[in-house]
Amino acid sequence: MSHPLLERLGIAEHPRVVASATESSDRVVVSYSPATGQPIAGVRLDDEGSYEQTAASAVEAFKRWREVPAPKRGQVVRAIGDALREQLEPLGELVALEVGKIRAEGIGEVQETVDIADFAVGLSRQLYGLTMPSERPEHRMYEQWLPLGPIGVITAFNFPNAVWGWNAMLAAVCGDVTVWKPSLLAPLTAIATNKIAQDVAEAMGHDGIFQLVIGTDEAVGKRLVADRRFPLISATGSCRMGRAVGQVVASRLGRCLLELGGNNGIIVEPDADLDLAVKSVVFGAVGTCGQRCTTTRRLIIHESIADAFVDKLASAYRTIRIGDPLETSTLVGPLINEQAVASFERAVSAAREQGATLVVGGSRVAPSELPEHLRGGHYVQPTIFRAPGSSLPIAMEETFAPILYVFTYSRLEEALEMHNSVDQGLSSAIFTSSVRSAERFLSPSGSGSDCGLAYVNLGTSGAEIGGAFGGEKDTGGGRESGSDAWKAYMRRQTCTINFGEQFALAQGIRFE
Ligand code: UN1
Repeated sequence: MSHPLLERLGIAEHPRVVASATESSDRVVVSYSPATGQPIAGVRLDDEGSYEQTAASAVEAFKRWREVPAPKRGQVVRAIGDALREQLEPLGELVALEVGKIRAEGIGEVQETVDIADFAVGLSRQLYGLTMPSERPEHRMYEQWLPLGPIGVITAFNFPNAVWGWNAMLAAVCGDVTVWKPSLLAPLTAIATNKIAQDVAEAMGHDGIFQLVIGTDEAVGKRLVADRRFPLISATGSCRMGRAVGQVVASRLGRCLLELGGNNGIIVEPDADLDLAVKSVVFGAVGTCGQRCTTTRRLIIHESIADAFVDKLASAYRTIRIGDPLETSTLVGPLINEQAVASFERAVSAAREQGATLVVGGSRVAPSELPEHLRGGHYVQPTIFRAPGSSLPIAMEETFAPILYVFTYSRLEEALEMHNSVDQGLSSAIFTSSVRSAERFLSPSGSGSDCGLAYVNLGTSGAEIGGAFGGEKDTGGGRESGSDAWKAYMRRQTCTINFGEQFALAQGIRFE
């Protein structure tokens, strides 16, 4: 018997889904619920041969799709957005079931894909190029943006729907075809998501725009990354993965869009609205069980308010309901798997050894504290440590778990230095009611936050789709989602037309 959500989403009988599988093999990967440890279903894996078929058919589909005028492509994306709206609940619940984020966040994630679809529809009429005056008489010069090609999209487990959406919805209006390699920890969400888009596109006469390859890095990932037929590889995941992908793509002179790790900090100034700051730090640090690339991992707080603030945080942490992500009262679900629990435990031991003081949390949730059906799940306690001084080596690493390290400072300059001292540069925030401190953080000289996302009086996670999303330094430099991120999915052509009869050279060169 397959899971009711698979039935509702129409993928129980999907050729890739093996409802009865309970153990992974070379050919099938089993997707487990992190909440219970129980298998949900198996998924057939691609091999070299089926990868090749998919890549070749993506190239053919691209040749057809690029001929469709962009606003018409937008109509297909509009219909996909509508279909996703209809499936918002079951798809959001499947996200929650498969990766363990709470139901509200699962549905919020699908909403993010609906939002980017809406954005892409508008964009389909706004793929503007500039016109520039030519220095030569009777010449016209302008640039146009052209479809780029089939795009390889590699996604992580933690946003198994929306990160595809950011890429695929923009790519589609830009005239590109997406070949999606999802995380092997969330293949069912990928099948359900891709099916919605593919079914809509096919019904409108456009087959093959949204394709899926599911497989190991060895069989599929490495092939996709090295494949010259994909001029752009957009990859989300760890810095280690990004470095490997970046090197291979660079060696074939392809383009990469990397959205890698974060080690996001919040600075709290003494003049901040502390209630607002507490709520934002809690959501940022424990939301999605600390498994967002935008999760708040470091709190950098003015020494004069640190003790009282940490007390408030700890009290809030003690009230957090940990449990079944599909129950509406739950605020924090499980980590994705046992490896994630092990890295949580390693970070906790390292913090202790490095002299940090445990404020709250610090262990996995004992099975005896859980209802019987959750005892196979991967639950940990949201954890706060106070750093012994300005240095705590473990806090320089991104541990994908709900651990918050607290540092104190006396001057804002010192806080900024601490803030920018990590390798990653994704998201950042300051809480203050002073225009001076806020603007110092956002200084136009670039000497404030060194991150791609900077917030004032908001936490580090929960970006809207309208802005460009991504970060600097080891975060990889890519930008996805809103603003002009679409340009990554197109190629720019500078066009110059001589409509006169003169042989005129630029730079005034005479060649008679
Ligand atoms: C991620 O964790 O990879 O800003 C993406 C946020 C979400 C996206 C997170 N909108 O937290």
